[in-house]
Amino acid sequence: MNPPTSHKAIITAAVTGAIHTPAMSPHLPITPEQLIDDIMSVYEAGGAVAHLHVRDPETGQPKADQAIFREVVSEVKRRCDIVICATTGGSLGDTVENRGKVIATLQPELASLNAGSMNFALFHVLPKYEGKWKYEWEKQYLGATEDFIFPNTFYTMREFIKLMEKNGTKPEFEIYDVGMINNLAYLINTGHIQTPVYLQFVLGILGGIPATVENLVYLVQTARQQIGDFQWSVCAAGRTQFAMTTHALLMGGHARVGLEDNLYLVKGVLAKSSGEQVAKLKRIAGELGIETATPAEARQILGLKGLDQVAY
Ligand code: KMH
Ligand code: ZN
Repeated sequence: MNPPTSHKAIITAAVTGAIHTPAMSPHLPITPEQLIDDIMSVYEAGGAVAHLHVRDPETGQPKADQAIFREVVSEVKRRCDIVICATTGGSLGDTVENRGKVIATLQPELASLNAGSMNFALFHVLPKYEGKWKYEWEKQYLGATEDFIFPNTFYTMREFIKLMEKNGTKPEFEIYDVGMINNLAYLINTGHIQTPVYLQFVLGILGGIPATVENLVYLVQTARQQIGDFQWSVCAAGRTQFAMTTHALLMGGHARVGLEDNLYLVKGVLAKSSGEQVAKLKRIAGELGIETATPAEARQILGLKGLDQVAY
Protein backbone atom coordinates (compact mmCIF):
# COMPACT_ATOMS: atom_id res chain seq x y z
CA MET A 1 0.00 0.00 0.00
CA ASN A 2 1.66 3.22 -1.17
CA PRO A 3 1.12 6.58 0.47
CA PRO A 4 -1.29 8.74 -1.53
CA THR A 5 0.19 11.15 -4.04
CA SER A 6 -2.77 13.18 -5.17
CA HIS A 7 -5.89 12.42 -3.18
CA LYS A 8 -8.14 14.96 -1.58
CA ALA A 9 -9.35 13.70 1.75
CA ILE A 10 -12.98 14.12 2.75
CA ILE A 11 -13.39 15.00 6.41
CA THR A 12 -16.77 13.98 7.79
CA ALA A 13 -18.00 14.79 11.28
CA ALA A 14 -20.70 12.82 13.06
CA VAL A 15 -22.09 15.45 15.37
CA THR A 16 -24.18 13.64 17.98
CA GLY A 17 -24.94 9.97 17.23
CA ALA A 18 -27.04 7.72 19.40
CA ILE A 19 -24.53 6.29 21.85
CA HIS A 20 -23.20 9.18 23.89
CA THR A 21 -25.55 10.65 26.49
CA PRO A 22 -25.91 14.18 27.96
CA ALA A 23 -24.14 13.23 31.20
CA MET A 24 -20.95 12.48 29.32
CA SER A 25 -20.31 15.98 27.97
CA PRO A 26 -22.03 19.38 28.25
CA HIS A 27 -20.93 19.97 24.63
CA LEU A 28 -22.87 17.08 23.09
CA PRO A 29 -25.42 18.79 20.80
CA ILE A 30 -29.03 18.00 21.72
CA THR A 31 -31.49 20.64 20.50
CA PRO A 32 -31.99 21.59 16.84
CA GLU A 33 -30.15 24.87 17.48
CA GLN A 34 -27.20 23.06 19.04
CA LEU A 35 -27.10 20.57 16.17
CA ILE A 36 -27.12 23.39 13.62
CA ASP A 37 -24.33 25.20 15.49
CA ASP A 38 -22.23 22.06 15.66
CA ILE A 39 -22.67 21.33 11.94
CA MET A 40 -21.70 24.93 11.17
CA SER A 41 -18.58 24.51 13.34
CA VAL A 42 -17.70 21.50 11.18
CA TYR A 43 -18.23 23.42 7.96
CA GLU A 44 -16.22 26.40 9.15
CA ALA A 45 -13.34 24.16 10.21
CA GLY A 46 -13.14 22.55 6.76
CA GLY A 47 -15.39 19.51 7.08
CA ALA A 48 -17.20 18.46 3.89
CA VAL A 49 -19.82 16.07 5.29
CA ALA A 50 -21.96 16.07 8.46
CA HIS A 51 -23.40 12.74 9.59
CA LEU A 52 -26.64 13.38 11.44
CA HIS A 53 -28.82 11.78 14.11
CA VAL A 54 -31.34 13.85 16.06
CA ARG A 55 -32.53 13.82 19.66
CA ASP A 56 -35.52 14.70 21.78
CA PRO A 57 -34.75 18.34 22.70
CA GLU A 58 -36.26 17.93 26.20
CA THR A 59 -34.49 14.79 27.34
CA GLY A 60 -31.54 14.45 24.98
CA GLN A 61 -32.63 10.92 24.13
CA PRO A 62 -31.79 9.80 20.55
CA LYS A 63 -35.01 9.75 18.53
CA ALA A 64 -35.53 9.75 14.74
CA ASP A 65 -38.02 12.64 14.74
CA GLN A 66 -38.68 13.59 11.11
CA ALA A 67 -39.68 17.19 11.90
CA ILE A 68 -36.42 17.76 13.79
CA PHE A 69 -34.37 16.23 10.97
CA ARG A 70 -36.06 18.62 8.56
CA GLU A 71 -35.64 21.66 10.83
CA VAL A 72 -31.90 21.04 11.22
CA VAL A 73 -30.99 20.29 7.61
CA SER A 74 -33.15 23.08 6.15
CA GLU A 75 -31.41 25.70 8.27
CA VAL A 76 -27.98 24.23 7.52
CA LYS A 77 -28.77 24.30 3.79
CA ARG A 78 -29.77 27.94 4.09
CA ARG A 79 -26.36 28.72 5.59
CA CYS A 80 -23.90 26.51 3.70
CA ASP A 81 -23.40 23.70 1.16
CA ILE A 82 -22.08 20.96 3.48
CA VAL A 83 -23.14 17.42 2.48
CA ILE A 84 -25.62 15.82 4.91
CA CYS A 85 -25.26 12.10 5.56
CA ALA A 86 -28.47 11.03 7.32
CA THR A 87 -28.34 8.07 9.66
CA THR A 88 -30.40 4.93 9.10
CA GLY A 89 -28.74 3.44 12.19
CA GLY A 90 -31.21 5.43 14.28
CA SER A 91 -31.14 4.90 18.01
CA LEU A 92 -30.52 1.72 19.95
CA GLY A 93 -33.61 -0.47 19.78
CA ASP A 94 -35.45 1.59 17.16
CA THR A 95 -37.43 -0.32 14.51
CA VAL A 96 -36.02 -0.81 11.03
CA GLU A 97 -39.08 0.93 9.57
CA ASN A 98 -38.55 4.03 11.69
CA ARG A 99 -34.82 4.08 10.95
CA GLY A 100 -35.54 4.25 7.20
CA LYS A 101 -38.10 7.07 7.31
CA VAL A 102 -35.54 9.84 6.98
CA ILE A 103 -34.69 8.72 3.43
CA ALA A 104 -38.15 9.44 2.07
CA THR A 105 -38.49 12.56 4.24
CA LEU A 106 -35.30 14.31 3.15
CA GLN A 107 -34.14 12.43 0.06
CA PRO A 108 -30.61 13.21 1.24
CA GLU A 109 -27.51 12.99 -0.91
CA LEU A 110 -25.87 10.44 1.39
CA ALA A 111 -27.06 8.12 4.17
CA SER A 112 -25.52 5.45 6.37
CA LEU A 113 -26.35 1.83 5.60
CA ASN A 114 -25.11 -0.63 8.22
CA ALA A 115 -23.62 -3.68 6.52
CA GLY A 116 -24.59 -6.44 8.93
CA SER A 117 -26.09 -7.37 12.29
CA MET A 118 -23.91 -7.34 15.39
CA ASN A 119 -23.67 -7.00 19.14
CA PHE A 120 -23.48 -3.23 19.66
CA ALA A 121 -22.43 -2.76 23.26
CA LEU A 122 -21.93 0.22 25.52
CA PHE A 123 -22.85 -1.23 28.90
CA HIS A 124 -19.13 -1.41 29.75
CA VAL A 125 -18.92 2.39 30.13
CA LEU A 126 -21.51 2.48 32.95
CA PRO A 127 -19.05 2.40 35.90
CA LYS A 128 -17.30 5.56 34.63
CA TYR A 129 -20.53 7.57 34.90
CA GLU A 130 -22.01 6.09 38.09
CA GLY A 131 -23.63 8.88 40.14
CA LYS A 132 -23.23 11.40 37.29
CA TRP A 133 -26.33 10.68 35.22
CA LYS A 134 -28.36 13.71 34.12
CA TYR A 135 -31.50 11.89 32.98
CA GLU A 136 -33.10 8.65 34.10
CA TRP A 137 -33.07 7.05 30.63
CA GLU A 138 -29.29 7.22 30.19
CA LYS A 139 -28.23 4.37 32.48
CA GLN A 140 -31.05 2.09 31.32
CA TYR A 141 -30.40 2.87 27.61
CA LEU A 142 -26.72 2.01 27.81
CA GLY A 143 -27.17 -0.88 30.23
CA ALA A 144 -29.67 -2.57 27.89
CA THR A 145 -26.94 -3.00 25.27
CA GLU A 146 -25.61 -6.02 27.20
CA ASP A 147 -28.52 -7.90 25.60
CA PHE A 148 -28.82 -5.94 22.33
CA ILE A 149 -28.33 -6.99 18.73
CA PHE A 150 -28.17 -4.22 16.12
CA PRO A 151 -30.32 -5.76 13.39
CA ASN A 152 -29.21 -5.36 9.78
CA THR A 153 -30.21 -8.60 8.06
CA PHE A 154 -29.82 -9.20 4.33
CA TYR A 155 -33.52 -8.45 3.98
CA THR A 156 -33.15 -5.14 5.85
CA MET A 157 -30.09 -4.16 3.85
CA ARG A 158 -31.91 -4.82 0.60
CA GLU A 159 -34.90 -2.78 1.75
CA PHE A 160 -32.63 0.15 2.66
CA ILE A 161 -30.79 -0.16 -0.68
CA LYS A 162 -34.09 -0.06 -2.59
CA LEU A 163 -35.30 2.90 -0.55
CA MET A 164 -32.07 4.81 -1.18
CA GLU A 165 -32.08 4.02 -4.88
CA LYS A 166 -35.66 5.27 -5.17
CA ASN A 167 -34.73 8.55 -3.49
CA GLY A 168 -31.38 9.13 -5.22
CA THR A 169 -29.46 8.69 -1.95
CA LYS A 170 -25.96 7.21 -2.05
CA PRO A 171 -25.39 4.61 0.68
CA GLU A 172 -22.38 4.98 2.95
CA PHE A 173 -21.83 1.38 4.07
CA GLU A 174 -20.83 1.12 7.74
CA ILE A 175 -18.41 -1.80 8.18
CA TYR A 176 -17.85 -2.84 11.81
CA ASP A 177 -16.06 -6.10 11.10
CA VAL A 178 -14.51 -8.04 8.27
CA GLY A 179 -17.50 -10.35 7.65
CA MET A 180 -19.55 -7.33 6.63
CA ILE A 181 -17.32 -6.92 3.56
CA ASN A 182 -18.41 -10.40 2.59
CA ASN A 183 -22.05 -9.35 2.99
CA LEU A 184 -21.52 -6.42 0.62
CA ALA A 185 -19.59 -8.50 -1.91
CA TYR A 186 -22.56 -10.88 -2.03
CA LEU A 187 -25.03 -8.03 -2.55
CA ILE A 188 -22.81 -6.52 -5.26
CA ASN A 189 -22.32 -9.84 -7.04
CA THR A 190 -26.06 -10.51 -7.04
CA GLY A 191 -26.79 -7.10 -8.54
CA HIS A 192 -28.39 -5.50 -5.49
CA ILE A 193 -25.76 -2.80 -4.97
CA GLN A 194 -24.46 -0.41 -7.60
CA THR A 195 -20.70 0.23 -7.67
CA PRO A 196 -18.48 2.07 -6.93
CA VAL A 197 -19.40 1.84 -3.26
CA TYR A 198 -18.45 4.13 -0.39
CA LEU A 199 -17.33 2.33 2.78
CA GLN A 200 -17.00 3.69 6.30
CA PHE A 201 -14.86 1.39 8.45
CA VAL A 202 -16.07 1.78 12.04
CA LEU A 203 -13.38 0.57 14.42
CA GLY A 204 -13.33 -0.06 18.13
CA ILE A 205 -17.00 -0.72 18.96
CA LEU A 206 -17.44 -3.47 21.57
CA GLY A 207 -19.01 -6.10 19.32
CA GLY A 208 -16.95 -5.08 16.27
CA ILE A 209 -13.31 -5.21 15.18
CA PRO A 210 -10.75 -3.53 17.50
CA ALA A 211 -9.17 -0.23 16.41
CA THR A 212 -5.66 -1.23 15.36
CA VAL A 213 -3.55 -0.33 12.33
CA GLU A 214 -3.22 -4.03 11.45
CA ASN A 215 -6.99 -4.39 11.39
CA LEU A 216 -7.44 -1.30 9.25
CA VAL A 217 -4.92 -2.58 6.69
CA TYR A 218 -6.62 -5.99 6.76
CA LEU A 219 -10.06 -4.43 6.19
CA VAL A 220 -8.90 -2.30 3.26
CA GLN A 221 -7.01 -5.20 1.66
CA THR A 222 -9.95 -7.59 2.11
CA ALA A 223 -12.31 -5.05 0.58
CA ARG A 224 -9.94 -4.60 -2.38
CA GLN A 225 -9.92 -8.36 -2.95
CA GLN A 226 -13.66 -8.78 -2.54
CA ILE A 227 -15.06 -5.58 -4.00
CA GLY A 228 -12.38 -4.07 -6.25
CA ASP A 229 -12.45 -0.30 -6.47
CA PHE A 230 -14.20 1.86 -3.87
CA GLN A 231 -13.96 5.03 -1.80
CA TRP A 232 -13.42 4.54 1.91
CA SER A 233 -13.25 6.38 5.19
CA VAL A 234 -12.46 5.50 8.78
CA CYS A 235 -13.94 6.40 12.12
CA ALA A 236 -12.94 5.01 15.49
CA ALA A 237 -14.47 4.99 18.93
CA GLY A 238 -13.08 7.03 21.80
CA ARG A 239 -9.40 7.69 22.29
CA THR A 240 -8.33 5.88 19.11
CA GLN A 241 -10.12 8.44 16.93
CA PHE A 242 -7.18 10.60 15.86
CA ALA A 243 -4.64 7.78 15.52
CA MET A 244 -6.91 5.75 13.25
CA THR A 245 -8.17 8.66 11.16
CA THR A 246 -4.59 9.85 10.66
CA HIS A 247 -3.63 6.37 9.46
CA ALA A 248 -6.59 6.42 7.07
CA LEU A 249 -5.41 9.70 5.58
CA LEU A 250 -1.91 8.28 5.13
CA MET A 251 -3.33 5.22 3.38
CA GLY A 252 -5.28 7.31 0.86
CA GLY A 253 -8.63 7.13 2.62
CA HIS A 254 -11.07 9.67 3.99
CA ALA A 255 -11.74 10.25 7.67
CA ARG A 256 -14.60 10.86 10.09
CA VAL A 257 -14.39 12.59 13.44
CA GLY A 258 -17.13 14.17 15.58
CA LEU A 259 -18.74 13.86 18.99
CA GLU A 260 -20.72 10.76 17.98
CA ASP A 261 -17.47 8.80 18.00
CA ASN A 262 -15.31 10.60 20.56
CA LEU A 263 -16.06 13.35 23.10
CA TYR A 264 -12.45 14.44 23.61
CA LEU A 265 -9.91 16.61 21.83
CA VAL A 266 -6.92 15.18 23.69
CA LYS A 267 -6.79 12.94 26.75
CA GLY A 268 -8.78 14.57 29.58
CA VAL A 269 -9.94 17.57 27.52
CA LEU A 270 -13.51 17.49 26.21
CA ALA A 271 -13.99 18.83 22.69
CA LYS A 272 -16.23 21.89 22.76
CA SER A 273 -17.58 21.06 19.30
CA SER A 274 -17.17 18.60 16.45
CA GLY A 275 -15.56 21.49 14.57
CA GLU A 276 -12.66 21.50 17.04
CA GLN A 277 -11.95 17.90 16.10
CA VAL A 278 -12.23 18.69 12.38
CA ALA A 279 -9.78 21.58 12.81
CA LYS A 280 -7.32 19.27 14.57
CA LEU A 281 -7.52 16.61 11.86
CA LYS A 282 -7.21 19.20 9.12
CA ARG A 283 -4.09 20.52 10.86
CA ILE A 284 -2.62 17.01 10.96
CA ALA A 285 -3.50 16.47 7.28
CA GLY A 286 -1.82 19.75 6.41
CA GLU A 287 1.38 18.72 8.21
CA LEU A 288 1.34 15.49 6.19
CA GLY A 289 0.87 17.32 2.90
CA ILE A 290 -2.66 16.00 2.43
CA GLU A 291 -5.28 18.38 1.08
CA THR A 292 -8.87 18.18 2.25
CA ALA A 293 -11.94 18.27 0.03
CA THR A 294 -14.54 21.02 -0.08
CA PRO A 295 -18.21 19.90 -0.03
CA ALA A 296 -18.30 20.38 -3.84
CA GLU A 297 -15.20 18.19 -4.24
CA ALA A 298 -16.66 15.58 -1.88
CA ARG A 299 -19.79 15.44 -4.09
CA GLN A 300 -17.61 14.79 -7.11
CA ILE A 301 -15.44 12.14 -5.41
CA LEU A 302 -18.48 10.25 -4.08
CA GLY A 303 -20.71 10.79 -7.10
CA LEU A 304 -23.55 12.48 -5.22
CA LYS A 305 -26.65 13.88 -6.91
CA GLY A 306 -26.28 17.47 -5.65
CA LEU A 307 -27.91 19.72 -3.09
CA ASP A 308 -30.52 20.88 -5.58
CA GLN A 309 -31.97 17.34 -5.66
CA VAL A 310 -32.78 16.91 -1.94
CA ALA A 311 -36.26 17.29 -0.42
CA TYR A 312 -35.49 19.93 2.17
N1 KMH B 1 -27.17 3.76 16.17
C1 KMH B 1 -26.02 2.94 16.31
C2 KMH B 1 -26.40 1.58 16.82
C3 KMH B 1 -25.40 4.82 11.88
O1 KMH B 1 -25.49 6.00 12.12
O2 KMH B 1 -25.85 4.33 10.84
C4 KMH B 1 -25.21 2.83 15.04
C5 KMH B 1 -25.07 4.05 14.22
C6 KMH B 1 -24.74 3.86 12.81
O3 KMH B 1 -25.15 5.15 14.69
ZN1 ZN C 1 -24.35 7.41 13.26
